[in-house]
Amino acid sequence: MDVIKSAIVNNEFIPFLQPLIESKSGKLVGCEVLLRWNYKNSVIIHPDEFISFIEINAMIIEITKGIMYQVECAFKDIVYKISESFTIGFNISATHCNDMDIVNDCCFFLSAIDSEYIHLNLEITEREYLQHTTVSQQVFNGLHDLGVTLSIDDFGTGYSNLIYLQDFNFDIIKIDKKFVKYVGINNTSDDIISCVVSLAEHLKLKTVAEGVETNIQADRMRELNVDYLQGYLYGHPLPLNSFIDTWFYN
Ligand code: G
Ligand code: G
Ligand code: MN
Repeated sequence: MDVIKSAIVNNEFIPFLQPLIESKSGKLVGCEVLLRWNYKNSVIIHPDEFISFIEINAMIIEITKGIMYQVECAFKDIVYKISESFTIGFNISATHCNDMDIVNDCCFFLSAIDSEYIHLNLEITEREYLQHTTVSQQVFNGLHDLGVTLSIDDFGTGYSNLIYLQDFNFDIIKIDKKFVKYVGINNTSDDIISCVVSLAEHLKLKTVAEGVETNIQADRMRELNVDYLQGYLYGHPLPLNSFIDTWFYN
């Protein structure tokens, strides 16, 4: 615990950003913010190694606030370069959705950046079960009132399941990379993705395919009418400033 606390104090938790691409046009339309631990400013540690531990200890809320602040500061500086809709997506743990504070955090974030083009999206990850409570419903309503959209992350794995669609008002389904990996190789993946897209269309939700690594996968996602694409084909997650240099100064 102490090591995490000192990492927070030393600003060792940092955001990496990965591009989000509109599938039909191939244009950059946003990014996903991915947490990294820059341990003692010398080794980059992936969240898989520590996230469950900080979620159990509820420190994820403080860490997420810190990440949002770093992204806010960087985008405030380049807001003059953004003249088309750009969505910034943060991953939010289920515990965080039972705390009205997240609505205030989003409100501050949007007011600080103050651009009609910047949209905020929150991805609800599947590791902990998101209970449908009065508070979580108020959080969702409060976020929607601010114009913040909500995605179900890693759809079809873990807790990210149909009951979430029944209980909550989501806007976007993120199709897990485990399904994308086998398109064109295994018909089952094509069938699953096709069914998820059809479900999303019925519910008027958008879809994102994660883990797109090849042009074959991207083409198939377009054929299946997936709205947005994300993956190494378009870009690996990059440190905040490198992402901005790559996508806004070239
Ligand atoms: O690149 P990748 O190893 O970043 O991310 C692994 C997993 O960690 C992702 O599936 C995502 O669910 C989770 N994750 C990444 N960043 C964050 C974050 O800022 N907050 C939370 N709660 N989870 C995150
Ligand atoms: O939040 P989420 O579960 O979606 O996290 C995305 C994870 O997937 C991150 O760990 C990110 O680094 C990773 N990732 C992003 N693009 C690709 C890709 O094209 N292939 C693979 N294998 N992983 C990816
Ligand atoms: Mn995610």
